[in-house]
Amino acid sequence: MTSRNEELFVRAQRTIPGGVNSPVRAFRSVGGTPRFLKKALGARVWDADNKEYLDYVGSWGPAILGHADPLVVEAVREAALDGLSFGAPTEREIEMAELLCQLLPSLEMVRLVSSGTEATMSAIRLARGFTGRDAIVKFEGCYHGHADSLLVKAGSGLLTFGNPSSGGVPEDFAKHTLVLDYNSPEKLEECFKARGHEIACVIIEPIAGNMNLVRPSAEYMHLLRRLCTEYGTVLIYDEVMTGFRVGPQGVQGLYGITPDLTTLGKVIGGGMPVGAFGGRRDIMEKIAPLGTVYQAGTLSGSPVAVAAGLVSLRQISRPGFYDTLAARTTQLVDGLNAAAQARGVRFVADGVGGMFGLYFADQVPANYAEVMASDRETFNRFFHAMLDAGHYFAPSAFEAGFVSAAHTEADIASTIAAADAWFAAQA
Ligand code: HOZ
Repeated sequence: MTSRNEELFVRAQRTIPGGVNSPVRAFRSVGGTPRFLKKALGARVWDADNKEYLDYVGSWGPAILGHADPLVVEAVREAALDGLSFGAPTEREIEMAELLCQLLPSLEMVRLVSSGTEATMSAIRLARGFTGRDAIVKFEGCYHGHADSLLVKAGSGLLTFGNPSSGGVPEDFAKHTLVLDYNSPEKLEECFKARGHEIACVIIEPIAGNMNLVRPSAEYMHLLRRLCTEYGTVLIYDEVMTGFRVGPQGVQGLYGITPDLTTLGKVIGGGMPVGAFGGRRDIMEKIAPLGTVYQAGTLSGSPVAVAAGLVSLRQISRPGFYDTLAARTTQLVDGLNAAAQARGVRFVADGVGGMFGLYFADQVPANYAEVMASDRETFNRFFHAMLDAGHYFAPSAFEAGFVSAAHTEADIASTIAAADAWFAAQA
């Protein structure tokens, strides 16, 4: 019998390329039919066949409080009653900017946009305008949204489909993007020695979440900070995924490093479309209308989206929030590692704050090449077994997973038990 998900997928493909509005959702790398979701509440989502899943995608990061958090929903409802969009400044935007600058000390000024892609694209233009240089550095396997110059050896959907650079990006644009190995101090030093004075900015996912989860060493991150300062290069931390996710001050708080610019998204919108970029005042003052670097958006600072973001940020700022979140992630990671080890399965998990990675590999990878060496075919089988058992992980071996404040100890225990059953069947 054809399921409702299958029917919808067939129908979607007639009018939407691949049946989806963002490629990883199509399940192409894991195979099978994407689940068309119709409802999400707390740690759970329901598909078109009314099947319930414990959700570890969390809308790819934003749902840190769990889905449809009552206070966020109420804030959205109230804001909507006053109008959906004005295209004019509002007091709420100031509150949001003030709160972001207060929570993230590296932000002296911040501008709100509508997505992470817009944030990174604008931050790069700003870094180029500020320095008067063209070249930018990114790292293999890092994904910074889908602006042209950033779709070179990128992660996320591009990695998932084995095509890390996009069609439609002129060679003339891509030639300004220098791509380095993630976590390799030698390559970084070499690059700066050769071209440091031409580099406008280095953009990095300070913990990568778009080639699965990969952490750089602290020494590497300090070296990067030192080199950028030495060569007058703008250091951009792309914390769209990690911001307010791995801890209250993102990765910059964990490593104790101050980037020049930070890009944000996901969590700061509480499930509504909000992105932001901010940092050093002298750089941010180069943006129009103060400076010559142009950036704009009809829906930037949307009153409804900002209302959702504000309420979310206030909730995650409560004492103890990140301790509980990290405890749940640790429970999941430790439980999965123990089960795999006991069953003799080549698998390892890692986690930080409310974010985790699952790898069918001997050890946690430290760069793109190590991620690529993991066993994708086994991941795909694991993914489908867990999905059938009602546990919804990202449909790609190259995406990080997310735990929310709504996941209970019992929820996590049930996921570990399902994984253990699958590991046992592999032995
Ligand atoms: N690029 C996003 C994950 N890293 C996927 C977004 C989506 O499909 O919703």
